[in-house]
Amino acid sequence: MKYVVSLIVSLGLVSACASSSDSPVDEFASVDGVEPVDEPAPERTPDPNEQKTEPEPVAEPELELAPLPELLGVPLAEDLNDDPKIIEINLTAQTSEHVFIEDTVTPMWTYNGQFPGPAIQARVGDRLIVHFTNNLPDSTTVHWHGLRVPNEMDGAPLVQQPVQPGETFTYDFKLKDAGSYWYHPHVQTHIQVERGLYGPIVVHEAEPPAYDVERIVFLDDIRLEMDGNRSPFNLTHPERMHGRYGNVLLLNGKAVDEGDSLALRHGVVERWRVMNSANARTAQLDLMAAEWRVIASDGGLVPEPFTTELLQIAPGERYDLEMRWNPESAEDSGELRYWVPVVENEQVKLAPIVLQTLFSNDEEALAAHDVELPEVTLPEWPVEDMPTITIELDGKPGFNGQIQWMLNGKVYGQHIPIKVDLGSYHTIDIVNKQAQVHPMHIHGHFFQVISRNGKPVVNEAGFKDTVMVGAKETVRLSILFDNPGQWMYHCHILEHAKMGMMGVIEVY
Ligand SMILES: [Cu+2]
Repeated sequence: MKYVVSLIVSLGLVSACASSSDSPVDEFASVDGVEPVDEPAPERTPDPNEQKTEPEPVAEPELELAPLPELLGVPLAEDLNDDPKIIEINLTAQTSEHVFIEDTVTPMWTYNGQFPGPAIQARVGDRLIVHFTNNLPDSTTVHWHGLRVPNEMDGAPLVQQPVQPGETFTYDFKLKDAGSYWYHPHVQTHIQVERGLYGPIVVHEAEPPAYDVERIVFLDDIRLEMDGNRSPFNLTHPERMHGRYGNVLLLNGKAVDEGDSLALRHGVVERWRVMNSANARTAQLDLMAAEWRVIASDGGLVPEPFTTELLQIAPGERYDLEMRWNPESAEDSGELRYWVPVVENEQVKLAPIVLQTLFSNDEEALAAHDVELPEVTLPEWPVEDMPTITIELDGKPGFNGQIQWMLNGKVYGQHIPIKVDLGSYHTIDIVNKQAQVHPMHIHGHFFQVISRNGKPVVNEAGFKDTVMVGAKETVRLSILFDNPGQWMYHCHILEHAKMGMMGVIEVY
């Protein structure tokens, strides 16, 4: 664990760099504004116990279900339901403790006492029932990031009264899309996620590609004092500007230790489901240690898997990687590296931290084999004929000169919702006026990324729910609004969302 302390020191340089006033918005004159926004309670509260009259479902022919792949990385939630098509779990938000730095204890908020929260594993088309209990001192909700759930199950305070301490709520919905997703609160999100409230959801394809091993790789960071306590949540100037950067990198809830290693069977072909739950830090993974290709993004398998040497995963995004461990010699090892900015000679540079050293175990090598992926065809949406919604991302000093992050010139609570017809197609131009990047997330829907600064995108085909919008960049999306309700859209740098960068789209 000795490496952790040196990581704290080196990552500390990042926040030093983040606090330098290199940003154009720093120079704006101070104007009056509003304080950090709390999400208002819903105007109409769906009653969770309300009886819904739904037609009796027509019985589907019974299919022989292949067993689900074994999932490593994060322990599974216990499924309480014998029906193979219903996943029913208990999920309790509670206080607990965790050791990140030797001889220190960090107070945490977790689901079921686990960090990350238990993995929810299901098959596309399954029904998920979550009996949620809030044993925290604060109110909370559970948002199912990326899942196209019914509006009243979305966990945004816009559509659900937050669950008060000691109270319960049952989430119940169908898992419509295979892919890698995650769950987290949507109340005081920047605090509650940083305290430890998040967990993975894996929805397998009807016939999952036959990978030898599947792993969850949850990337995060946490900001700790040397005594193990979490640094206070006081929205410092750098946190407001860039989001809260941690000084300890986390991999599946454990402090990254550059001495960690992962033994792999020679010849193995694995599926790694990589997710980024950091408040602000974009993960930059160096895909050099093995043979890799990207096979899925937020909303499932992509039409054309691709290789890349550096994979950027913004907060909220997910990518599935195929990892083929096939070194020439059994003695060969490889380093899976994560690039972080450090300051060297007053210059900001990227430097690698070793997440894990990969090496061969002593099992007999597997014969060379390929894993067949199903053909994926994305729907062709009539982009040319779609009306365009423009969303400008901007930042200006507000109250006491503190930065406010805005959508179309307004902070959350000041907007008139964007209203669209159910079943309508739109293009969305997200126009970033500033140098700070913003991973923008839309609830309840998938979109496709069409272009960046007018140029067609490369290696971005696939369904997405979160898209990185670079410095001064314009990103064009296409979207089908097919899920009725009131949906949040916001920056997934959680401090930016807190400082106003959230809005509402009404689909009716
Ligand atoms: Cu942002």
